[in-house]
Amino acid sequence: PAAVAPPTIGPNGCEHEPIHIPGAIQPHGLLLVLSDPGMQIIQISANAMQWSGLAAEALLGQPVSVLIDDALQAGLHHQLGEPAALEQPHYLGATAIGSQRCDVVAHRRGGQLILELEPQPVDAGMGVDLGWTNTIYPQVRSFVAQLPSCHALEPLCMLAADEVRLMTGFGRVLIYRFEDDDHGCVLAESRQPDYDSYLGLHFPESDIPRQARELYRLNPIRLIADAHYQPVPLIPAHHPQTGAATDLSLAALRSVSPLHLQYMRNMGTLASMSISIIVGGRLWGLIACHHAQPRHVALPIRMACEHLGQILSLQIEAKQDNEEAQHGRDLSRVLVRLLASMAERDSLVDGLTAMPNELLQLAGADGAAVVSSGRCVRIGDAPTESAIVDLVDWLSRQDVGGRYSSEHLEADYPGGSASLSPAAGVLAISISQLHRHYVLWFRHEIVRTVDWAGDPTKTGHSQDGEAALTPRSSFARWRQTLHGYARRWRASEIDAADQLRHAILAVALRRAEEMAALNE
Ligand code: BLA
Repeated sequence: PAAVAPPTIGPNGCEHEPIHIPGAIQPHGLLLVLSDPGMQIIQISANAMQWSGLAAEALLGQPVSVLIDDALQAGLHHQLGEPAALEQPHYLGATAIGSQRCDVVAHRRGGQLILELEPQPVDAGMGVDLGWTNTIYPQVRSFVAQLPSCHALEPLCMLAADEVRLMTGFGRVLIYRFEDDDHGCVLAESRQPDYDSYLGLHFPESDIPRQARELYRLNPIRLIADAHYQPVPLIPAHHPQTGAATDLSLAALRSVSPLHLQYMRNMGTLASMSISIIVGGRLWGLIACHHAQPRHVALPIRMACEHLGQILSLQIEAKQDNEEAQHGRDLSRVLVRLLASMAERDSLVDGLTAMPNELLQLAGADGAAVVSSGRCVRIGDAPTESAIVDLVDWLSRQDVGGRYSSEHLEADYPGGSASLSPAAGVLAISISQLHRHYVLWFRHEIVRTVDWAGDPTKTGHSQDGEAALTPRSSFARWRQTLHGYARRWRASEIDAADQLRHAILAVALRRAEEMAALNE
């Protein structure tokens, strides 16, 4: 069989490698592409002989019944008759191939019907023979039973990491969260004592490139049983009818990027499994499992882990929604007090500045200012009047709509950020359709230290000297200190500022109309 060509990755990074069409699988199972509805084998992985005793070439063109028993075939027929048939991989059951029991999963992708057969490991990954089917369900159950005692995100993640380690026997299990810029950070960890800790470490965005993150949203679990494996090509390499490479996005056996295999070897992780955490339709993070030696995890256990991942995702979503909603309600109460104060006074500015604490609370700010008609009222720990006036001048020339926010003025407002010190972040709303009237909130710098797993700038260089990304070789803690950043403005705070803006504009408009009516 033809060797699988290594991908060529240019200096633009890793995100161009077409990881969904590798033309090959990992060796711990057998993959078939079947004609639909004929159920004849039209592509098969080159390792057919190893698992079935029959050569791949001899199996091409044969009905699938030469490999799977009648009951499974009937199950497959039944599934194909369902609406949206097999859009997601479906577990058909186990069949005997020779003396091996194999788990069988079917799905459709890109118009192709794909069947995967995975021999059940004798030691199913629990370190004990058999009995494992009886222990998975109680374990997921015990996870669910402990959920009510986890009131915060961290203990919830710790619990999930512990349970996944118990279910799979991996040496280290991490809960990894993507931040706004898609770099990631380890929130929770469960590990055997002889594994190094990754807790609190950050990993650059390029470690899990964009197309991989997109794929992991579609397909929530992957196992790499041995980072030294030899990929097994499909025969023929391209689908004979379409001439295209078969899309393996949803195939559990899909061969993974050789660059990532290098990364794993550099990390000293010869087996890995990751389970997607999907919150609000977005890839929020991963449950990432590591083992120093190769390790296979039986399909039923992986399905249980996938299920645990779904439960964890729902819990995180509920917690986040609750927390944001609670914070939003708190801010609404503050907003009501501010609006009442404005209603009591002729001048809106007087109304706002009469309640300095509320004004600061609304955005969780250290300082604030209200700028209108040549006046600048400063509250709390605000920058100097002249610095504020310059900022307003700059803001009014930016095309930002009614609101502007920055957590890092040093980069966003290069000319004047020094004069605003110690403020490092600003949230501003314009409160007049006609004039340069603004409410501004300021936040001080918070010096951030970020502990990276290895110097993230050390990715680079390929053998031929061309700039190309390769996985870095050290994951030793590398501390970066970031200056000039304020705490991020939360969605609920920005939302509260927007509400204040709309209320002020509405009140101002009504007052203007009343004045006009009086003058008639
Ligand atoms: C994939 N990279 C991945 C995956 C993880 C990581 C978890 C998913 C596959 C898996 O489950 O193993 C990275 N693993 C991590 C991180 C931690 C971890 C951050 O355990 C933290 C604890 N990677 C690079 C560079 C490139 C690269 C430089 O560092 C590209 C040149 C590529 N990583 C890369 C690719 C994939 C990947 C292409 C997709 C692999 C696939 O699914 O085919």
